[in-house]
Amino acid sequence: MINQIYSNKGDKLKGRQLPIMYSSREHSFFTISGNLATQTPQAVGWAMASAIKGDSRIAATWVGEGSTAEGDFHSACTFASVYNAPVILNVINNQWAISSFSGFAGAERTTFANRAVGYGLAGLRIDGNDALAVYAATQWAAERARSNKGPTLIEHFTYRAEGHSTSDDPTAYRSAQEREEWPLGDPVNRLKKHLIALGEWSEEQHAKMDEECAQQVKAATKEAEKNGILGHGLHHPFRTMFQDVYEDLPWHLEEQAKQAKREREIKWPGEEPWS
Ligand SMILES: Cc1ncc(C[n+]2csc(CCOP(=O)(O)OP(=O)(O)O)c2C)c(N)n1
Repeated sequence: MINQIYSNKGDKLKGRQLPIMYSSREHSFFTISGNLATQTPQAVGWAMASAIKGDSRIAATWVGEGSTAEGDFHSACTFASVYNAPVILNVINNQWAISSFSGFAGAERTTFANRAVGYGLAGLRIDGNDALAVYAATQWAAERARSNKGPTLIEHFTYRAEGHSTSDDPTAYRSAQEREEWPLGDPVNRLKKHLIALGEWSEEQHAKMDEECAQQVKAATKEAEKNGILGHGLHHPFRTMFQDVYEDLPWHLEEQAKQAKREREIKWPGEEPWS
């Protein structure tokens, strides 16, 4: 994952994705696309293909509430319903799409779970900050999909405490204390308290786990840095950006590739990046 964040020579996505848009073939985990909501019809199509092939695997996808305003989301719901695709459509309603309140995607008219009804999908609305509720709802939807009872749309009602990204300043569009006033709390703290109350966990175990996780991330970062960090030039060769998208490179991209090569030779003569 950290190689991918650095877009270095260890990045399996060859520097073609934004940081955090991870993908892992071994885990059947397919990245979202920077063009929001494309993953929704892709997941439905993948689920349809799985069913047609007689495969038992199901698809699950996640989209922000703001992105449900994209047409892709609605086509995906229609296809999921018509073809009874074994898919779970998760809508993460964290109430903010960067600076846009969820009302811009229709949240004040109805819930996102309620939209499922119009498409003939099962719709659930859960407290997205309750880990056990998320687990239970997902298990229910997965059982439905696996037993061919149909797709489920789950709205996870939650709150984005931080900014959308490090370049976002939420105080520019909402009150600074809003995050403190959000009543449903931090999901990790809630699960921790619940497990401690059950006698299954303790503050000491939690602190130890935190420390272990931090160490694991640090070690992985150090390891990934050997493959290059931003600005080190240890990225995939320039020419690879023209590969893998089309089976046969269309003529106009062929031309662009040649032009890029010429310009590269002029700007950085004799230099061939890592290959
Ligand atoms: C098609 C498209 N339109 C606009 C953007 C710019 N954009 C990036 S993130 C974002 C907000 C997304 O909000 P939401 O779907 O609620 O997801 P969240 O950020 O809460 O995960 C926007 C508008 C984009 N990446 N793609």
